[in-house]
Amino acid sequence: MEKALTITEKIVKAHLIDGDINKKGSEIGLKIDQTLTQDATGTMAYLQFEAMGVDKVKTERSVAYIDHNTLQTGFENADDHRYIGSVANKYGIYFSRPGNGICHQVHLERFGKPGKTLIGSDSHTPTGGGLGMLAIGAGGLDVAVAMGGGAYYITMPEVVNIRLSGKLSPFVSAKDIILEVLRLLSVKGGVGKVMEYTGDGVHTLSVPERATITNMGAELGATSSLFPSDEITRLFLKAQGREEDYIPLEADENAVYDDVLEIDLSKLVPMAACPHSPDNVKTIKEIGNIKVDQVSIGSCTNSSLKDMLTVAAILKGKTVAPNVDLSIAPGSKQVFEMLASCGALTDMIAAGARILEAACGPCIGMGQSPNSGGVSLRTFNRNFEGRSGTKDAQVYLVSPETAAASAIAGVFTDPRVGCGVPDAPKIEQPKEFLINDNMVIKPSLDGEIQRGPNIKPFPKNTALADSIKASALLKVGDNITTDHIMPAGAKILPLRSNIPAISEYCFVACDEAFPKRAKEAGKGIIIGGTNYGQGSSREHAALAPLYLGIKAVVCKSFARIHKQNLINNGILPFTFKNEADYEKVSQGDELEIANIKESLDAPTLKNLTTGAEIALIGGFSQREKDMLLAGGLLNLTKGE
Ligand code: MIC
Ligand code: SF4
Repeated sequence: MEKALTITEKIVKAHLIDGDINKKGSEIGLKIDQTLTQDATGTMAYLQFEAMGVDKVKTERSVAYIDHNTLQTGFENADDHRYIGSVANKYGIYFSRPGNGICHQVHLERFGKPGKTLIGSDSHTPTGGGLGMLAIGAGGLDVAVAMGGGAYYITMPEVVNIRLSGKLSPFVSAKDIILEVLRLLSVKGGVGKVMEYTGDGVHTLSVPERATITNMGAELGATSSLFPSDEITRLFLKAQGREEDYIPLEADENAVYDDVLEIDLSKLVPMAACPHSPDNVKTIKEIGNIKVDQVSIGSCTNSSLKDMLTVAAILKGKTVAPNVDLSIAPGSKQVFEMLASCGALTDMIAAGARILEAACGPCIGMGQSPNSGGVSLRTFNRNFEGRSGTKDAQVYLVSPETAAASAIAGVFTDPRVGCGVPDAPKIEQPKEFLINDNMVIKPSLDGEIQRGPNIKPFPKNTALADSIKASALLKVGDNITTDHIMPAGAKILPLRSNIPAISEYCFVACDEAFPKRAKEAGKGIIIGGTNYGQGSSREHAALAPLYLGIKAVVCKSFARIHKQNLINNGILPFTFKNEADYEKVSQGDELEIANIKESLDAPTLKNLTTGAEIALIGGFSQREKDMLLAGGLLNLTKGE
């Protein structure tokens, strides 16, 4: 009898190029059907793709989106948009123009397909799991390799079954489901795992609701999150005019999971992730009636038509509280057009909402930074300290229902009791979405590449030296995010194509003097705690340290995408064999790792200042060792 399989195993099996599906934790190589990039990571990804010398993408569908760097306060972002558009045209990549929407929302609507693999140079690529596709966030270089037809490597994940039963109560939202999962499992609870949703409760959730949940699976550190592809998926695809993309997909009845979590949807209540971590979850009741300064609705987590219509229904006929600044960014041009044509946009405008373009906007600090110390309620997925652009802002992550109710009331409000609408808005999925792909350019495989002056070559590493002698240039604590390592925001994001310039901001969130110190030292090692590098997929969190001479990062544990980005760029990521040894290194200590090439699996870190000898773990696959020895993936592929 054939082994019963989970959905994850089915998709992996159908795409396996390398490795053994039965060896959890071992490296596997997957064939990638689709890729996506966005503009903040896209320039680097396409520079790397160009360096690979491939003449045309080899995937079934690759899409380049412009959605992050849309505030054009200088020539930089506009130049990058043109560069990406010209590369897309030349190499066979569909180009989603600025204004067409946030990559994950648009991809769900127009391109995602059940049963397929997708990697994207953005950590929220697993949004596609809402459609039953194995969608994974990756560094730009990995996406470039996949566009060139190469395999994408991950460790064969454990599969966790999240069994949903019952039905959500009125005014309780899909966002509250994923907040509950985050409360239970924490921001590192998903590392090395795929979260697979099953149970009767699944069939009460629409595709965009499922996508809210898979989107924020990124905050668990999960490799991906997946829903089955069922009748609801078929109706969504049909309403998007692409029923032919539907295939049914579910786990076999006796599929074996590594862990099971049960959630009764009917027991959930409105919740919020409190400052400054997505897993710091409390109920709205526990938080109390705190005064609110700002409400921001949108982002790839909560900007679907259903979310927006729900918000419009709550705002209708009311006025935003005098102390609240409300902004709304629909997730896509499709959502925007439909809101306009049904009059819901008028209800939002009439209530006093500031309508933003269909883009990431405030979520990545591209405008709408809160006031000093301001309490900001956002329907987004990340509330890391300072990410909003205001260091001391208090950002809470909430559902669209809670956001809209609180915008009207002016204080934190449970939408079940305080939104002034007696019954929860019943928003049905339309039979047909409005389909107008006029902002997606099909590639014509010709034209010149347009390169603006802000686009500088990316830094290249050299083959690994046999010994590293350098100081502990920086010591940081647990859960350091890539927003700490390489902050974003309206001021810094335009430098994403210019590593020398962006490096001036590396780690400034932790230590303003770091870039100067690193440049003076010329080389260094970073010491970190658990879950180092959580959050985004931005390669810049490896490229800027590389440029500043960082040779190794030694910490208690790593987040998946960041660790891969370090390896891809030839920076050594080691973990302490005994976590307590973290205490044996202080910032400024002189360190040495000798004989590295021979001992990549288990090197010794010598603290030359104190004399301590500390055992480290590499735990690399042979492929990763080859990359590290060569000084990164590009050197390895070019045989340098
Ligand atoms: C984010 O949400 O942090 C981003 C901005 O979308 C990043 C990508 C980037 O830094 O460009 C992500 O999630 O990967
Ligand atoms: Fe954009 Fe925010 Fe989504 Fe990142 S999390 S893709 S910045 S909307």
